[in-house]
Amino acid sequence: MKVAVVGATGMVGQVMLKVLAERRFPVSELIPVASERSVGKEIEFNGKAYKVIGLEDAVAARPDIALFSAGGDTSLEWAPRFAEAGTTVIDNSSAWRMDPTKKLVVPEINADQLTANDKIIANPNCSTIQMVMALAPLHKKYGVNRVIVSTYQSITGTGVKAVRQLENEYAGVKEEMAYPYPIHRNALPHCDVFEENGYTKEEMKLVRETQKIVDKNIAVTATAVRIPVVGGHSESVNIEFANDFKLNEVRGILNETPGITVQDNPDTNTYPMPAFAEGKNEVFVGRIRRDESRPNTLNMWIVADNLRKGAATNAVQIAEYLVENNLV
Ligand code: 2RA
Repeated sequence: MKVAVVGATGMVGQVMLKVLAERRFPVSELIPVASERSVGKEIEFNGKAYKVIGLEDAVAARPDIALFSAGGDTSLEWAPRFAEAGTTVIDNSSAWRMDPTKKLVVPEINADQLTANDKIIANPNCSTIQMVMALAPLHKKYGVNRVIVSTYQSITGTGVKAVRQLENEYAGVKEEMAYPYPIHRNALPHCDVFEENGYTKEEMKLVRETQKIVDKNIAVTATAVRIPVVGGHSESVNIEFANDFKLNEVRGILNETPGITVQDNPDTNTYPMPAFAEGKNEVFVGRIRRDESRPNTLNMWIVADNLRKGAATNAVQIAEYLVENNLV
């Protein structure tokens, strides 16, 4: 497979390359793509050096698959150009996620919707992916009526500038800020920009993308918070079902769900944490307990590396599905 990684020098792009190599994706030729200022840079992949090229040259190279993580504007302009040239694009930006003609895919949930005609496929938002991984199998069994989610998001979701801000604050240096406030010893209830309704785009992604991926009738409300961690996103999720459940049955369903690892034992202080999820591809679920304030309702804690299952790994898994099912 001729594979392009658009945004190859960025944080997610770098993880895409790592995951492609780790999972021995059948890359016959790698085409690392970045903005003009990075063209000519060398990157190493599977022990071989590759020169970064620009978007025009990358389209002309006619890759079979292009993994995009280069921002929404680049996706809006260039994904159609690659698709017209016959490339299947898997885009990590939010550009195409809510487009009714594009599939929004978490392979473990809805990859079976994909066909060879899907030439632009949207990778969901990181905080959505980890939540719906746990929600979908439980929805199938009990029917989800409503979800209340609060997220505790890693600064790597914002990018290198945010990581630099935290490091500068540790060092007592006040330089270029990714956030409107200090992030060190702080929590910002502000991920992405605010919309008219007082929610942030990040919060509304959780609402809209969950409804597109799992079920449009599920009521979702969200609060997205940025905290000074780097290993992954954590989420406190309250789920009201249409039907009652047994806790050990819930644990069993989650344990049997590919891509989920249950870490849940208060007796041994066992629960998911971003420091231990970092670098792993699974979604970790714990603190599973009945909400004693209302019937048929459950609380859980979900943690995942937002750069891996929340972005790069999910995108590569979509590519794997396409190859395994001869859709590219
Ligand atoms: C964030 N979900 O964490 C975004 C990144 N795409 O800021």
